[in-house]
Amino acid sequence: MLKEIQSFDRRDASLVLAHILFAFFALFMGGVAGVLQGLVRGGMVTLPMGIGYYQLLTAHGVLMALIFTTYFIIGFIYSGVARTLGGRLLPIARNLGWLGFALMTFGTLLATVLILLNKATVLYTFYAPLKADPWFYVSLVFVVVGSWMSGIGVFLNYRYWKRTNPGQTTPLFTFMAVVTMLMWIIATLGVAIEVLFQLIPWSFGWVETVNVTLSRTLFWYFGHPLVYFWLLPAYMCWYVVIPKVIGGKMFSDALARLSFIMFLLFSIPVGFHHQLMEPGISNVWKFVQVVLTFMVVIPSLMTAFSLFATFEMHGRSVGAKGLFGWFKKLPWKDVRFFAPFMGMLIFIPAGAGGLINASHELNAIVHNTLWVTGHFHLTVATSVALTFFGITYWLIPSMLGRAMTPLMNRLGIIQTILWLVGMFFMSGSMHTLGLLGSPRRTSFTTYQDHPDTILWMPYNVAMAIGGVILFFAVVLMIVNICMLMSAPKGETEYPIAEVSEQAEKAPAIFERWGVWVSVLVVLILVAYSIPVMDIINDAGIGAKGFRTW
Ligand code: HAS
Ligand code: CU
Repeated sequence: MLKEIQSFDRRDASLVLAHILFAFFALFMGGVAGVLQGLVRGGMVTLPMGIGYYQLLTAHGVLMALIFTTYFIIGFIYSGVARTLGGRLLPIARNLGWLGFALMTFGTLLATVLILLNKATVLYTFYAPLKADPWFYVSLVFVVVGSWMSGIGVFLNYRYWKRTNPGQTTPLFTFMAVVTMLMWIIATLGVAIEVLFQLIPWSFGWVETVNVTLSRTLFWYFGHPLVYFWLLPAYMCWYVVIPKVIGGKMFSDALARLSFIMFLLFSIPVGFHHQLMEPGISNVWKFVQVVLTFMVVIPSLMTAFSLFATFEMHGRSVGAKGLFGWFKKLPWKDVRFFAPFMGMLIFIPAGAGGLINASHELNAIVHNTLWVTGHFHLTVATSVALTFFGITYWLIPSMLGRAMTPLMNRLGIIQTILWLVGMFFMSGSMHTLGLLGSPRRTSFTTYQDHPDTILWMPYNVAMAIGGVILFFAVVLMIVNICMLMSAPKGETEYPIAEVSEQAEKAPAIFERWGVWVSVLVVLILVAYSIPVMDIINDAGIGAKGFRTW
């Protein structure tokens, strides 16, 4: 049935495109900040007009990590929900999508202006006691509440479909979209509490001090699932879209659903793995959350297994022989495959780096060094970003009723390669610099001319070169998008794979949301109640707040 529905309702297409184009606008602005930072650290430029390094770093982190991702994800999710739930969005869902877009855009513009005015140079994690202009925190509320509107839109559309299609299993894409938005809403409650009850009253001067440990704990309660909010839409592409693009079928729908349920359960009660080196939290609770962190690795390993199985199954069906014969049967020249596949490949070392970070003793070596910056430039800025780019090549034309040309495909492949080369230099240098002890979130230091810091300089230069290559890759991506927007009229498939005939049907329990949310609440209470009570009881007088810029 799905095959016949190719063209999108124009109102749905506009909503999707608004999100996608705004996302890439943020990517471009963030890219400008990024290349300048790289050049400053490489000792190649000094910033003009009183612009500060940390100001750029804030703009880069906020626009790339928070804004690019959130807009892209919501646009992608809305497109897939429309595609898999009967071809168009429910009007209420569409309206909530626009309301969300408006709120988020207001928040984003306000935040950007404040960052550019140098009133909110607090980096993308906005750690207290760094104290931004109060309106910066208010702008974040708009972004978060806006994203909730879109989440509610997805839920309502889903509920309507369930009611009108009783007894049917929800299409996998929408199931995954519901999990992603559910996780997002539960996770953002933490940052909402931090911003509303701690940072806003403190920055307006209604209270004098802030409990720093509590604010960081609430932040990371949100901050870790935030990274899965970026990852899960990439996984949606890997599970649902890629099998179709390679001309095969999905290995198992039930396994995909199980992995998403595991992400829902284990993504949230793990925030302490970002606070392993912090005082004020006992080792017992750090240990509990590290165990849960290793639990959330399992659905990623299941995903890797499932992808290999899909590739191999397809390869064999078209005559591949031997253990790795399938490798040659993949459509290497198709950017819709090539870009996300490179994302998968990079996710192997990226994920391994995550396991290193999560191990308490090893974290002592890498924490607060550039290693961590290297880690997230592989995970979110390569695996996730390349997957999102790969989606864009078919999403934009399919929304517009246009068709990608071979030239655009070739430019897409070149863009992917540029990105990989840039990231190899940049993230490779970051990892190495981190092991050599170079700190993150720091424009320049030699630790009082310690001789070892001389070893850093060549890597700083390599990092800057990588940054410049990546900037060209961002520009090429923008060029590609302009070309896609004006591609010749035609049909572009929205690729959604079918499930292999041998696969088991998904059990109905996967959609018993009450069960999963209850288990999740129990896990959160176990992981957080006692340590948070300790943090509140041991609070002392709190911190007054600093403006270090
Ligand atoms: Fe992380 C810090 C631990 C995954 C992002 N992480 C960060 C920060 C960011 C981030 C942004 O425990 C910095 C935050 C800040 O500013 O302070 N991370 C992990 C662990 C995982 C992990 C255990 N991180 C991610 C993902 C991110 C992300 C995903 C974004 C999208 N991370 C940490 C820790 C810290 C941290 C500590 C704090 C460090 C500190 O000290 O501050 C795991 O989820 C990773 C599991 C993944 C795998 C890989 C599976 C492989 C797959 C690909 C298959 C490939 C195929 C193709 C099939 C086990 C699925 C192959 C084809 C062939 C031909 C070979
Ligand atoms: Cu984490």
